[in-house]
Amino acid sequence: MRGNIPVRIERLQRRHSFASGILTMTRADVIWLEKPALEWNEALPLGNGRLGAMVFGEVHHERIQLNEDTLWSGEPVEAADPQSWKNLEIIRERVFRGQYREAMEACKSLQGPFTESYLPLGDLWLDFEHEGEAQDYRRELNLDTAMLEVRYRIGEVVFQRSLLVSAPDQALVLRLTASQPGSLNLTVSLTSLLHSATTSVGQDALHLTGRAPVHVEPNYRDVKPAIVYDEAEDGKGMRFCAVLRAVVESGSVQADADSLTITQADSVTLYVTAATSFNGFEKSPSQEGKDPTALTERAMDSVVGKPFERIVEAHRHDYQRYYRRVHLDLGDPGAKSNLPTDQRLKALQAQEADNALAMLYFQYGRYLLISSSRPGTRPANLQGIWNQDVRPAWSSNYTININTQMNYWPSETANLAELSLPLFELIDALQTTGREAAQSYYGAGGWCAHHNTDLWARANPVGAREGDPSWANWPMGGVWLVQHLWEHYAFSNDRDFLAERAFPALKGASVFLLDFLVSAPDGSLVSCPSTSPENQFEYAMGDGSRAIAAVTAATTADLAMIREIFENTLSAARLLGQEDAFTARVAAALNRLPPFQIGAEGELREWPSGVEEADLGHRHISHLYPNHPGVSITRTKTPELADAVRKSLDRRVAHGGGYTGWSRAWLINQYARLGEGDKAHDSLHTLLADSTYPNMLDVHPPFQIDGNFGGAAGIAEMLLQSHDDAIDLLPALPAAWPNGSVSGLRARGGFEVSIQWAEGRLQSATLTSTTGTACHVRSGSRSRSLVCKPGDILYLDSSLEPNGLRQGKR
Ligand code: FUC
Repeated sequence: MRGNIPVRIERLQRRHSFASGILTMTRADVIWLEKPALEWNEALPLGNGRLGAMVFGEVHHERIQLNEDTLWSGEPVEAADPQSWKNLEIIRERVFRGQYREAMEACKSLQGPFTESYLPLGDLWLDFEHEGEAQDYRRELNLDTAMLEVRYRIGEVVFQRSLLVSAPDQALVLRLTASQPGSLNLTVSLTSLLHSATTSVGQDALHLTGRAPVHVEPNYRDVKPAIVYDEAEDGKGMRFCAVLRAVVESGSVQADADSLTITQADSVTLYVTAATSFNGFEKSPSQEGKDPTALTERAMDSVVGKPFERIVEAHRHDYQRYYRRVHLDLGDPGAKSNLPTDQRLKALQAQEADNALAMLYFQYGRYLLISSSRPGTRPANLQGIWNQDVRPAWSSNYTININTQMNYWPSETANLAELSLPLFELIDALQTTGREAAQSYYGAGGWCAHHNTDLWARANPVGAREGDPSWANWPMGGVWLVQHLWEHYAFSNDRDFLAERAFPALKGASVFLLDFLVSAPDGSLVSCPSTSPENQFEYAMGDGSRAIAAVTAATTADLAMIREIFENTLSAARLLGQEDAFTARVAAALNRLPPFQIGAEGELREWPSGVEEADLGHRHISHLYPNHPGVSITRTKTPELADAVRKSLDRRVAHGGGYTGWSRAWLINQYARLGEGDKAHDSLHTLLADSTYPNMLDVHPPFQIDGNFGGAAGIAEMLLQSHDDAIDLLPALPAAWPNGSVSGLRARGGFEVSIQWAEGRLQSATLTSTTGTACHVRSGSRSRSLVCKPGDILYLDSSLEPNGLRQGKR
């Protein structure tokens, strides 16, 4: 049966390379364009988790926009008013009297400051002295090597720039070459939009040092001043530093006050390192911060002068450890890899099939996660690590009522589990700040978080007493986040992780809920105040007139998340032998939660009965959480509820839902869970056609990275699922992908799975067990139960029949 093992298929294609005049090979996982970026959303991203660069590829006036992932405004969070919770009672009274608008108004008294903002570090400018027009221009981002190249010809001379952001060397490294000696003439400068100064040091270096504002208002708030600096010499605010060194071959480099001039060089290597004074979410970066200059110079000393090829080799080795774990081939009927990526997107808008573009989107999602979230860095924020604005959209913060979670949807399934570590560290930090928030705002034990957080792990409801409660007053941020800890256990079977990391967080969030939940008049246990991010409902007021509000009790979203965390807490306690009085309380509370409700049109109700959905096409679909990313509703275990989810989804889509990138990406995952491959594919098509910039980054608008990650996760979800007590092969294969293969996806229970299919049917699959366990494999209507030991590889043929099964050691 070995002949049935899915093989790794790399689609190689020949193209003509003008640079050398010889044929070179281009992989299918390359994003390339025939022109420089005219604006930021056309630039291409590089990153090592901490340092980010957006490369424009301009011929004469190159801009490389730089980020460092700890460069945020603000300082550690200050204590909240410990008496805030006293306002809770009035909110609850109003809700239970049906005075929802009045309850909303009262919610504002339960709001603290807004989050701080993620900030841009600066810009590296290369001003070339080129005479003449550029021809044969090409810039490309190779996802397999995580390297970016820009090439063009002016007259007889071919110029080339190769760039990477290395994790092993913690530096941006940029190599400039030309086909004729002495052709490189340029000025190099470094600027920042923050309070800063650039000075040259010696003949070949630039130092940029600066400080961040102590506060930046969210971009949607009209408050002045919106950007606040502490001007005192030892004033508050993050300190930062970036250093650039130039090494030239032949030619010369000469420093002016704040720039370097390079003359008649054969080749040039530029090294950039950067750091901030960030020293953890609880320490003041101005009073107890690290020394960014020392950190930056140390990093520079260890990288400068290293031969470019050695840096590239270490970088590739490091990066490909992650990237090459998964291969995907969806067939390429349209064969469009020879077209520039922006043209492929246009062709897709014109309904031309391009399965390889979906493959590219999937691998780009993985590339972006590897480039924006590494062990030891901050988690990927709303823009990953790439942001050019001092007041970015939604502060480029962590929005944890869907967006941050979506960023991490592909990490387990698409075999990048350790890249979730930064998220787990944020959850650790939120347990500290969230303890205070639970106490101050709800008089509760345990910990909680709301819909926004930041570098400082802010856990309070934001809004500054004037925010809309439909987003501000939602205390389920922590409850949703810990699902990622449970899932990490479910995928890995790592008992130590469960005991040391997941269970304490689950327990703390459950303790909060036990205190927060209240008895409703009908005796059930409900959340109150309760919202369904960020939707509203319509209801009849006392005088019969209709009104719109957003705060009630027991929304479906709340109940789904609470139900799931209680179940996971109980499972974890059982696995760890820690069942006690606390778990008995959780079990009792679980039994008192109201059931999910099905509405008049057969849909899963978003709101409790008595009030009605106000916006049928809303972008959030939080009430469908139990179908995805939750697991309480499944096609096999709760078919009626799954059907209700389908009706809700169809209704949302019919009313214009999915109009932001992330919202559309969620629909892919939702339909995949329902086994609706074609509808999932329709949403994937819409995501690519309507919500994707020429650089393949996701459009909210503006740029927001969650759709990239949610889209990648959705593609994986169409090919493999494992949430319903079975490993489901090709659960939502669309008609548009009749032939293909995937290798290296992960399934719950510690499996790596490869699948090969043809004419819309499973051909074969390989399951590699990392931990050894029993599993149930399903494909369409067939299924088999299997038992494996650690390291076993199971080869299954298309029928999953016994004679198609082989078991052997790796
Ligand atoms: C939530 C969403 C918005 C946006 C913002 C960052 O508020 O409703 O669409 O994604 O987060």
